[in-house]
Amino acid sequence: MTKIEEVKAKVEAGKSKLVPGLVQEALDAGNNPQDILDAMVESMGVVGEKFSTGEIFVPEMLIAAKAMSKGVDVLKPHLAGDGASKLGTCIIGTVAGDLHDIGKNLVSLMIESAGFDMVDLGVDVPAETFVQAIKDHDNVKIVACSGLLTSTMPAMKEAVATIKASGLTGFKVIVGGAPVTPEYAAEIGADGFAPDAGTAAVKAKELAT
Ligand code: B1M
Repeated sequence: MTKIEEVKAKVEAGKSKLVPGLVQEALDAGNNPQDILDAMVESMGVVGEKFSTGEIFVPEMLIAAKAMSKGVDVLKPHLAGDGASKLGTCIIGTVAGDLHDIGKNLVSLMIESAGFDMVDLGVDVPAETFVQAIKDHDNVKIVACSGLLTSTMPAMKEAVATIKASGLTGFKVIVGGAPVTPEYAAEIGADGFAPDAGTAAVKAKELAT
């Protein structure tokens, strides 16, 4: 088994104490950080699949998520750029009713590396909180809304609508997350969509400059 395969297996099994060390070993063995990340994302896909088929339940899904987060912590310095150029502030959060934050955290990390100052509102963020954050921070250029549940897509729609109806200007809204499509993003009036964290950073930069 390669180091990357070991990382993948231990994330799937939710071994939070072992994953950071294995990620470090995989890095030390010369593996590309992005390949290690891709393997962990794949693990979460397997975990999701097992949840769908009733093989595992929410607690197992949660411990796998914790294991992945610990692994991402080790990868962070290797994934992030220097963020030298300052492009403005990006407000980010997972929409109301939704507690998934691994994808949002990766998107935040990549947008930060692209040169933005991040304001992370966390998970389960009501539409009005996005608006308040735009008012509370200087030079907001991007508002990024993440959502993982089909059932919280209406909350994403509400977030975009509330932000747009606030009358505040000078920024663009981008959305993403597994159930979000470019068509849905356009339909709810978002300015941009990205399927993954890397593309979200490219999109944020493109829209802010
Ligand atoms: Co949940 N969950 N979960 N879950 N969970 C999913 C999403 C699910 C697909 C599993 C399944 O059934 N196969 C399913 C959703 C089905 C649907 O609605 N379509 C699901 C469900 C049903 C639920 C509950 C309802 C289960 C229950 O209670 N019965 C419940 C809901 C709780 C709530 O939010 N109110 C629930 C709970 C949980 C845990 C708390 C246990 C845990 C989350 C812990 C945490 O995040 N801290 C969890 C987990 C871990 C998952 C899976 C297994 C993994 C999610 C993940 O982290 N993926 C997930 C299955 C899966 O994803 N295949 C599942 C890795 C991550 C890197 O990918 O988040 O997709 P992702 O992010 C990507 C892209 O989507 C994109 O970039 C990221 C990186 O490239 N992206 C953006 C994300 N945000 C973006 C924003 C952008 C642009 C791109 O611009 C702003």
